[in-house]
Amino acid sequence: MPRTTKTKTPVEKVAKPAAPKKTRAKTVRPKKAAPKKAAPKPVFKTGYVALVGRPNTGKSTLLNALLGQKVAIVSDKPQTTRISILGIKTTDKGQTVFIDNPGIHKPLHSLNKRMMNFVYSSLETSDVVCLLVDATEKFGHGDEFVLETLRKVKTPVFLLINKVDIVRKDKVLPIIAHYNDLFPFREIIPISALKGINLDLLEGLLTAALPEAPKLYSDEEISDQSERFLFAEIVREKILKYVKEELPFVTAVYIETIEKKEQADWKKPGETRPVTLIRASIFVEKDNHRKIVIGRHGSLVKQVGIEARREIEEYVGHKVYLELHVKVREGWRDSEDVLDLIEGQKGSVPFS
Ligand SMILES: Nc1nc2c(ncn2[C@@H]2O[C@H](COP(=O)(O)OP(=O)(O)OP(=O)(O)O)[C@@H](O)[C@H]2O)c(=O)[nH]1
Ligand SMILES: [Mg+2]
Repeated sequence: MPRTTKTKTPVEKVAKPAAPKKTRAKTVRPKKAAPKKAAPKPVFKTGYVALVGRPNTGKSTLLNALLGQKVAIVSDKPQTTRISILGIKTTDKGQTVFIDNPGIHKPLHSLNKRMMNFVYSSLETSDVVCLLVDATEKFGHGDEFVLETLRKVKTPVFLLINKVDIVRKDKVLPIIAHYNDLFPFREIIPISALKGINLDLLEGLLTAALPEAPKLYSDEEISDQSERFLFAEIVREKILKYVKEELPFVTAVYIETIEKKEQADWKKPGETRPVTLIRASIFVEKDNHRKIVIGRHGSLVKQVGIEARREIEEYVGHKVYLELHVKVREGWRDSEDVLDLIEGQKGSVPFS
């Protein structure tokens, strides 16, 4: 977010008439001890860091690794992230607000145009941009398009060559040389978001590149997404694990209701325990999509439900009942109403 720095109006100095000199008897005063040198004030660095790159390059994996906890869902299918989310990391040296973005791609539906708008606005907002590239992928037109997009940005850009854990060391140097010729990167760092390679180095360099500024968020804040949105994303992540081809692109999850209540605890007669009841809709575009997501005798949706419920239970710390309904919403990717509904889940109540 652009911050405004107030510039003080200089106070006008009014020349006072010189006071008449008085002659005084000299008094001998004890010498004052030399003032101790004040310890340098610790510098606090704060700012926004946009994580951008083509789909599947590991942006969400990196966000989770940097925060040390899962905030964003991850999958091996492209275009997993659809809405930007913030991941806030506060240390005694500074506060880095990472913006995890959808992957940069050619938008064909309203959904994808919205995804790209998130990317563009994060480029405007950020103090530093981290471009992630996949060390296992060949450079192509998509990468050229990404660099073209970044040429319009004035912010310093770090190049993060990700997934170096699965490429031979001698393959990395040519990638560095290639990118170095194409763009004036502030830093080029080979990393592995998955294995944590060079992440300390990255964090140190990022903090150094951020402006000196006070915190923007409280120490407890970790993300700007609501529980509702997180639950919807967890369900979607489990679906992405089991579907392929066009299914990942045509599936959306909407949490209809979340109800928290007390239930009789059968293990402790006379006592109650908290439970959360969640009803979620899974939107797909066609009836044959619906059949695939439901699976044979409901096996796929059941498996998705089991895995998502377990993860949500871990998050809330108590029993969860999760009800999933698969519904056809033809052309939802171009329906502003459905897109508003899904996006609206992100809400304004952050979790910590
Ligand atoms: N081997 C290896 N795999 C990684 C690494 N980082 C991410 N991955 C894998 O790459 C895939 C994509 O990761 P994501 O974090 O979802 O990628 P993304 O850039 O957020 O993808 P979109 O949200 O679709 O743009 C997943 O299967 C990750 O496990 C890494 O450092 N090493
Ligand atoms: Mg992602």
